[in-house]
Amino acid sequence: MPSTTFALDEPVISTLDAVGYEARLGLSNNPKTLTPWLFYDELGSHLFEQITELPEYYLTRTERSIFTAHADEILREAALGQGPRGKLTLIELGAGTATKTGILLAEAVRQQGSVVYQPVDVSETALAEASENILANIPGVAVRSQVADYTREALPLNRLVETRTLALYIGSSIGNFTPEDAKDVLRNLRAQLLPGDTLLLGTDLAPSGGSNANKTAAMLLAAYDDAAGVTAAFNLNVLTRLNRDLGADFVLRNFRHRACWNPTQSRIEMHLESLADQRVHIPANASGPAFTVDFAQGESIHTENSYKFTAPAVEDLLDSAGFKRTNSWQDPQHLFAVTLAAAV
Ligand code: AVJ
Repeated sequence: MPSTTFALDEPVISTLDAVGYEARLGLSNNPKTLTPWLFYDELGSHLFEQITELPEYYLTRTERSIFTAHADEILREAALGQGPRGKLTLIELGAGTATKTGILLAEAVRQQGSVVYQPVDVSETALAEASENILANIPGVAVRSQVADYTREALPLNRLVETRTLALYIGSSIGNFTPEDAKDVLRNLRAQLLPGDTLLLGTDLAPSGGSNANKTAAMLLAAYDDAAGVTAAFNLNVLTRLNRDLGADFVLRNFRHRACWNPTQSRIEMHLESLADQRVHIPANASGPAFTVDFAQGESIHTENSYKFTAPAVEDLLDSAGFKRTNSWQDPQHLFAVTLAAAV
């Protein structure tokens, strides 16, 4: 994609360069890795939407049920506290198609008459769908979307008027990061907020054997290895993307999807396991030099971590990033937690 001029709001590093960089970097690691944001090309974003509707994938519908039950309280509490008294502006990190956010936006409109909503995501197609759905269904919302990598780029926080910000980081997106990286992501967010602004964080809960005894490793595994094979297709699609974007020559039938529960690290891991000894090439192109990678049969690419939290772990994470928990809500089965925290 030849591009010689940049609008001011365009990232200087193109998505294609970033894909090439991440692929060469991750596949040079031992063990091999690929960063999960690579999943979210157009097809990957659609497959993820399908995942959220699978019977095994309890996360989305559970978080949605928490929003439905508590949106009123969540938004009232976010509007309390120190700082300017103006309306809440909602910003969302990793918004995707923002289907669940509608519940919170509709409640914000009920409470304050109108709301500015600023979704940020790496997927342009997902954002386009998000604003189309919201504009069509929730009058009173002004959408200002931004295609950006929120882990590296500044958030679109323009405080021309007296508003306070409610940052939404929902859907267990934080679970993709190691504990150290999660802290950095939240610190980076905190640095762009003012005291009195708030964060709403959605986290999947770890099996505790106690309050959520029905949440077993088997239930977790099924959520990441569904019977219909949608998660497998989602995982394998990252190789299709590298073939298309970089001209790589991955043969998809030579890899298989594998999910496992790592209790020590409290995370689900997704891998792409090589079914043969094989060599894969990325040709020299604008994104980098020619690159060859060898796989032994049984060797895998670690494509995703999905961390599961205890309530104290969420609180510690927030504390370490300059937030203070003010309240949290869980579903009756304690599968998922939504935590409100104030920037301190
Ligand atoms: C979007 C990161 C929350 O970890 O559950 C779903 C991604 N991967 N199925 C998750 C995902 C496989 C999802 N997050």
